[in-house]
Amino acid sequence: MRSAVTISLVPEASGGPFVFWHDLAAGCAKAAELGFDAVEVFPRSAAELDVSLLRSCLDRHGLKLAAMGTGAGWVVQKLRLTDHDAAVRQRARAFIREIIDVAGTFGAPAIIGSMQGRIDGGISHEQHLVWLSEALDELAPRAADHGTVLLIEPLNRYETNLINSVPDGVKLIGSLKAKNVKLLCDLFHMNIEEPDIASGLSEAGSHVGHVHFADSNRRAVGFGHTPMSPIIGALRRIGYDGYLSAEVLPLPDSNEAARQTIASYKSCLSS
Ligand code: LER
Ligand code: MN
Repeated sequence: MRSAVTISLVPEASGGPFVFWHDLAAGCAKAAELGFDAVEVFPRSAAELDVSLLRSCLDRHGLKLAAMGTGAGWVVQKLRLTDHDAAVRQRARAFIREIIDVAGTFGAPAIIGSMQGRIDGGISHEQHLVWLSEALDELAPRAADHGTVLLIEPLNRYETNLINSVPDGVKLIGSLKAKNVKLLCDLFHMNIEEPDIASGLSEAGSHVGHVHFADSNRRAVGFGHTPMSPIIGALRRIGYDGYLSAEVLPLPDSNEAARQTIASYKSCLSS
């Protein structure tokens, strides 16, 4: 398992659970200085990301791109894959497709979290799942063209009512034609929704494609009360060899959250 840390380039997401903010070069430099393997980037959109700057930062510091988020499509543009308006659903797909293409050039997957949308307006759960499945089946082959996967992230009940839990995610993946959709298991969301985080990861098995490494309170691992050793044990048993990526609040500040994360990562993996 490798380490990663988040960098948000979305001013409108301010207050959100990202370690480094606004400055790609500074975030990459600090990530490398602390010994992270990779960064996970949240761009405002594919068009607004300075791809050559990202390339040069990764190259200069020997970092990888772990994944790229698409949440700005919701936060900034109010796009959702399950919006009732077909034109909005199409724009949501286009927004994600562009991020798949940018991330794909770095061999990294795109994340679908808040872009899944939520059930509302008196339209059925089933219809929302149909819209989401159709979108994933259209977008996943694009990720496959880049030799990568598409990540779907179950979110806790305060953020969506569509895909909340690992079993919801596994069921959705099982209903798809696409074979390269994997789960992003965010330990913060799992702490709210799963009866037991380690058992949830075991049940997800080979569907686990990425992990957001966060403590119970969404602070850096070690600043909350989630017992990590059963979680690392479960990830080892399922053969997970992807990233533990810190998507946590920058508390008490960005540098300290990153420093605590890498210290916890090392101690979790050393035992
Ligand atoms: C939001 O809570 C989250 O966990 C993000 O990774 C989703 O875009
Ligand atoms: Mn997350």
